[in-house]
Order: sequence, then C-alpha cells, then structure tokens
Amino acid sequence: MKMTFRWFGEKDDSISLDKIRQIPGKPGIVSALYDIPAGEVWPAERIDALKKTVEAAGLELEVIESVNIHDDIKIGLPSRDLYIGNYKETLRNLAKFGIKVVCYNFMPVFDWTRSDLAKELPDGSNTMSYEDEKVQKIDPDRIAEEMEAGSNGFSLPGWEPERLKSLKYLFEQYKKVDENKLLENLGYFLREIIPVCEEVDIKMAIHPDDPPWSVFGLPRIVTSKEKLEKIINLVDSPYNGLTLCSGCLGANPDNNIPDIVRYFGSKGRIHFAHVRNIKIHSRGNFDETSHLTSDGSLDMFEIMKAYHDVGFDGYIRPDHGRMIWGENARPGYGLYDRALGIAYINGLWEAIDKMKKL
Ligand SMILES: [Mn+2]
Repeated sequence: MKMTFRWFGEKDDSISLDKIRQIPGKPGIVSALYDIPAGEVWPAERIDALKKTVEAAGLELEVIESVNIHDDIKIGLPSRDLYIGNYKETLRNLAKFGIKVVCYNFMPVFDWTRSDLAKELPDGSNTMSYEDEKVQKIDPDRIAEEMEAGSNGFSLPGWEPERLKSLKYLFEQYKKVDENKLLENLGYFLREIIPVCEEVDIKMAIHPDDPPWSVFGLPRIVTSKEKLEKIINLVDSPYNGLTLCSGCLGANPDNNIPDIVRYFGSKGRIHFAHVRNIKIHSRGNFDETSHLTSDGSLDMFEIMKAYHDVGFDGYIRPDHGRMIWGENARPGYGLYDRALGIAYINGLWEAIDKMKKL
C-alpha cells in the first residue's frame, strides 16, 4: 500500500506540507484544484503549479481527490456531453503530470452530509456527527446555511457557496431521476471516459455516498456491496474502480467492510482506500471516532488484514480525524488525529506483514 494524506492547498489548508513531510513514513499528497467549479477543464498550468508546489516540499502527488462531476451529467441533461468532453480534457491534462488515480463521487446535489461538525466528546475533543432524524427534517436551504456557519471559515468540499445558490433548481431537476436513472447516467459517463483513462493510464475510483442512504429524498447508488458490483460491471475495465471508504460504507451496519475489501480487492478494483472508524449509536446515528478499533464500531485490524490478504498495493489514506489538542482546522481534516491514524494503520500493516512471515 502507498500511504497518503489529503491536503487542500496552500491557501485553503491550515496544515503546511512541511508538517505533513514529518509524519512517519512521509506520506504522498492527495489534493485537487478545489476552486475550479465542477464541469470546467483543469488547466495544465494550474496542475503543473500544484505538482511543483508538492514536489518542492519533497513530496509526491499521484492522487486527485476529487474531480467533481457536473450535476447535468448525473441528471442526464443534453448538456452533459459538453461537461464529459471537459472531463476527458482534464484527465488528459492530469496524466501529463503523472496523476495515477482520480477519486470522484456521484452523489446528487450534495457532497457528504453531517448534522454536527464539532460535537464535543467526553474526552474534550470534538468530531463530526450524523443524526438521521435531524438531517431528514431540515429544509435543504437551511442545511446549506448551517454547514457554512459551522465550517470554521473554510469552504467545505462539495458545499461551495456558488453551488448552493442553484439548489432549488437542482432539486426540481432531480425529481425525474430515480436510482435506476442515476445508475444509467453513471454508465453513460463511464462508457465515455474509461477509454480515455485506459489510454492515459489514470484509474477512476468512485467514492461511496456519505451517508450510504438517501438524504433529502435524493437518489443514491453507491451504498452497498451489491450496488458497487453493479457499478464496476457498467464498464468491465480495471480503470473503472473504487475508493473504498470504510467509515462511509460502515455507517450502515449491514455493510461488512472486510468482506467488501476482500471481494473487490481480489478483483483488483480498489485503487484508493479511505480508512477511518465510526461509532454507530443506533441505526442512522453515528460519530466519527479515532481510528482505533476499540474507539469505534469497525474492526480496523480485520479491515487492514483484508487489504493485506488481497495484496493491496494501491493508495491509502487515513480519512477524517477528530479535532484534538486544541487544533483549529477544517472539520475532519486536522493534522494530529489523522497523523495518529497513519501511525496506527502502518502499525497494523507491519504487524500483519511480519506475523505472516513467522
Ligand atoms: Mn472517505
């Protein structure tokens, strides 16, 4: 596995590359051009500049999270062809600078959703939390305001103010899109772009929906093993792969994460692993916890063992962390708890590796 760490760029991240370089094992960087709206082409010179910034700090950039998909592609409007054309151009530009994996999601309107961005835990740390009842009764217009107010002054990925303006229009459009239609539209998109990916050697890695069930009545199709199977079968190519996010899929206790890792890992379809733990309080209600098995509901040893058993050699990163030791950073993306996550994941990996050789 190749360890990485997500970084939001010089202007929009409180954590410097110099600090990331000191994390044990010196992880690679996962980043993006976060200011470019979904649907637009990423200019080669901007990608070049990002790559040079990362390399100047002695680090590598081979994974992009994310190149977002324009809603017209998800809805299936005639204008999708223009945006798909732009997406292909972005992929070609990324390939010129050695990018190997592109993470993306196919969630309508909203990116990930939480009901509390800074829930205080008994130990005095704070974390992101989700209560389904709270979320489902919020008017989508209001949750946009609340996310903005609670974001510590940073703009959250997928929640950029420009996008929120068109919320009502989007909701209207999605009334015609059910799960089957959304999957069909994902198939259309993948059939267009995967040949380009094969040509330029970039692997696509779809991120599960977060949480893995419908919110605000919008359809969601990246939620379970069965649905992931449908997605990889839309285009049968190793370039049509997955970002396997443990905390995200794991929020539904019906999803057996080690089993899912083994199943898709042995098919060579997991290109990017997001590893984090969550504590499920009751169905639909969970807190994000430290990565440690005993702090959450997921067995991190079993998850890492599944990756090891299938010979996983893709990219991996600790996912969200809590805010600890008084750190003030983008919710979920502080330095300390994620760095602890890396040390823990690496510790599990080394132990599994050496135990097998005894
Ligand atoms: Mn994730």
